Amino acid sequence: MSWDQPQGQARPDVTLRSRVRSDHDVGYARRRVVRQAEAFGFADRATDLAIVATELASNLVRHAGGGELLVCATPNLDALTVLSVDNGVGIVDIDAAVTDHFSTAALSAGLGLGAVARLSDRWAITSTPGVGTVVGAHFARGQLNGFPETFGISAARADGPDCGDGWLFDRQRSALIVVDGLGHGARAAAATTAALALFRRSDVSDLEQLMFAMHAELRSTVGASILLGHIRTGTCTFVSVGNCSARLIDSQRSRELPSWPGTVGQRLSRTTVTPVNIDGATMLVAHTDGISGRWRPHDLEGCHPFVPMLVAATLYRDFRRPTDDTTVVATSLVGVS
Ligand SMILES: [Mn+2]
Repeated sequence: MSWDQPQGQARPDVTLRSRVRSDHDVGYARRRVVRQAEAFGFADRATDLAIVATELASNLVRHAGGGELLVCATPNLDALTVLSVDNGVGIVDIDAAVTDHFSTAALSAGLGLGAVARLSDRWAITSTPGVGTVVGAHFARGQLNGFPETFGISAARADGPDCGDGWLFDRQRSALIVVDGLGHGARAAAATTAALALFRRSDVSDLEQLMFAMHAELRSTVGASILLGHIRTGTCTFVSVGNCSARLIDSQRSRELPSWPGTVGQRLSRTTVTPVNIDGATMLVAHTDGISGRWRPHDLEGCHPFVPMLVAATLYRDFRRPTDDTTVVATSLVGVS
């Protein structure tokens, strides 16, 4: 059993998901990964991606009792990531492997991850006995220096053809947008794509002004909940309208950033941009209400040191609400805090 994503996959922010339960699903998931690689201009890595997808999917069937295989792209399509997430028994003896997330040779072939290490540019794993495992492998178009500093997962609710959520992180400008189009389906997706397009072509130095520009732009749509963030050295500025939430976290603490009531494009009264001192926080995590707000830094224990991919995948796996579209974005603040 697998489910499908929007035809054509025109939006790089939307995650391709395949449910993997049996050997039959492994081949199907592999073919979809290859199609996605070709659609996004990674045809030269398609063979590597196919082998890694097969290995990860086979592990889901063999060791985890099933799970999901995800394909995520960076917003400017310079890297593709294949992720497996499961709620299986977990890998008990993983200490040697997780002491260095950046290692490419730490895992023995016994875990069946040899090809993942060999063929990908970077990879990472976290596994908690009794909770499950996340394995992710990045494939870069050019040189990949470390893990992508920002990683997002965005998926339509089960079986939905359109994703009404969306996100974008502009690395040049260090600016983030997370959008939750009102409701679900095509109309929500239209509001979200309009917001993302405006963000791409707008100045981000005045987020309050940008939010009001979003309001004008989305007037002919169903409207959306929107979070805008701008990261600078030592400081983030934020403005959020509706149910998108953002937090600054470190291994122990979590600071929720304020949000204003309303629906951008429909009802927007006042919004004030909040400057927040990063103050030692190591990661910014933003998500729509498709992720429950009940998580704590403690729930991300297995992701230390915080790797954005592992944090986003763990929150997606353990806190998503299956009745809603889901978006979660994690950005490392190491180097700017
Ligand atoms: Mn929602």
